[in-house]
Amino acid sequence: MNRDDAKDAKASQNGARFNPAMPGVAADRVIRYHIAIRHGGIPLMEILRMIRSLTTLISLLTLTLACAPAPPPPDALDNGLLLALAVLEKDANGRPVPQPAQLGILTDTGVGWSYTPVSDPESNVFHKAMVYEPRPGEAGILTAGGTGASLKLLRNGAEPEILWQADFGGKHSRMRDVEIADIFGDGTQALADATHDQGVVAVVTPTADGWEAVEIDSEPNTFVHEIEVGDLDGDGVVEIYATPSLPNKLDGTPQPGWVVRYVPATGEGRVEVADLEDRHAKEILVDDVDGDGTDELYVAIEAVAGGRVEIRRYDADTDPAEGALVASLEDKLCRFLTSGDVDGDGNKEMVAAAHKSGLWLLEPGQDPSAPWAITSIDRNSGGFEHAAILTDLDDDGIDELYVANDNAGEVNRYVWRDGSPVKENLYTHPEGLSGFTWNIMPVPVELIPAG
Ligand SMILES: [Ca+2]
Ligand SMILES: [Ca+2]
Ligand SMILES: [Ca+2]
Ligand SMILES: [Ca+2]
Repeated sequence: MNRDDAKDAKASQNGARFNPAMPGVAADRVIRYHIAIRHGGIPLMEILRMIRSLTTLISLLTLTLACAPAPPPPDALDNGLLLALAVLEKDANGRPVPQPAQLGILTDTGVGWSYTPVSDPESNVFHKAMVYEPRPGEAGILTAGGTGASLKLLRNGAEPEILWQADFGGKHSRMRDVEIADIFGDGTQALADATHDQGVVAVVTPTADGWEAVEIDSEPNTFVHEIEVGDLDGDGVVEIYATPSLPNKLDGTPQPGWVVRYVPATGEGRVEVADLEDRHAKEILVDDVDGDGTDELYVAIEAVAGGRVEIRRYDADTDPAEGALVASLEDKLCRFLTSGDVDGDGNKEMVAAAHKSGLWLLEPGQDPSAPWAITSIDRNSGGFEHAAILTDLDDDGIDELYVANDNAGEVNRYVWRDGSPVKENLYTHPEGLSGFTWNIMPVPVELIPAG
């Protein structure tokens, strides 16, 4: 037996199939050999085994994915937005016809934003909608309506509770603005309320078994546009600030206005804190924007009697005729001032939302009574009201800017990245917006009425 014969014999002994074409080499070895040439050294059986393993792995993965529940959407925000709206439709002659007041609820679904309208046929406008918890555990959505003038509290699953409804005896009866504060320093969250058109300023307080509304001021032929609450003199007692003016004019002629103060806890009645002469303000803001621990008052004076919009600052001891000019805007109207921290540096900024000139970021310098730095956020956002709010819906400690750009029927969000605002559209009214967004406020999703 030569060497080859010996190999064949050994192969036979080992049970390998004899290969007549290549005596001495088992058949599977031949195949291995050929494949080895083609694939640079990886034997065929190895490759087949790898393919089989891979196929099994893919099958298993496919099965796993098919059996697993659909992946959850990215985290939805725990907070949404309340939009207070007046909606108008045109009649056959093209005249605007007021529709029922609309509360627009915007919520983040995790993959986009969803808009749910809630209407109130008893009013033709919601001037404001905000979260209010009059007593512990009784949180709901407070609405301020016009014609008829009413404050209502909407709680999930219940008929809206009427807190106060009034007819002031003039041409219009409207709840125009409302703020929440511990007005009497007794721990009760009460409401300060501005109205049209008889100059009524009221305080509405939850009582043991209902509600008490007290008119703390009234003046015929007077619109009260806006209310703020705060503590300018730092004595721990809340003051109410209001902006009365003569009735609205649309012809640009002078509309004299003031900012006045009330301190219900001490019984102090109307005191003038800003004399705007032949101009008036439809927007005021009370907040500690400069961060020195004490609130200050900002007044956006409209330019309907000429000039530019002026934003003036008043402290507790400021002469009513001597408000410090911190900014002016090339515009006629500015109806939203909102403060917050857009860059997360712990210092507040202010945003002014003007009628036609857009959105402006205002930042105080070393001397917060000297003119502030002003930069444009977006010149292509606007509207008569141009409702805007700085608030932290995503709970990351940095405020985002939410704006109703009524000119385009949009609601947009701005977040600051590397010092610059980045705009994102959250919602566009499908038919455009025939009407006005009067206010935007945050709302936790658990307070949003179902369906
Ligand atoms: Ca005070
Ligand atoms: Ca301050
Ligand atoms: Ca800041
Ligand atoms: Ca945030």
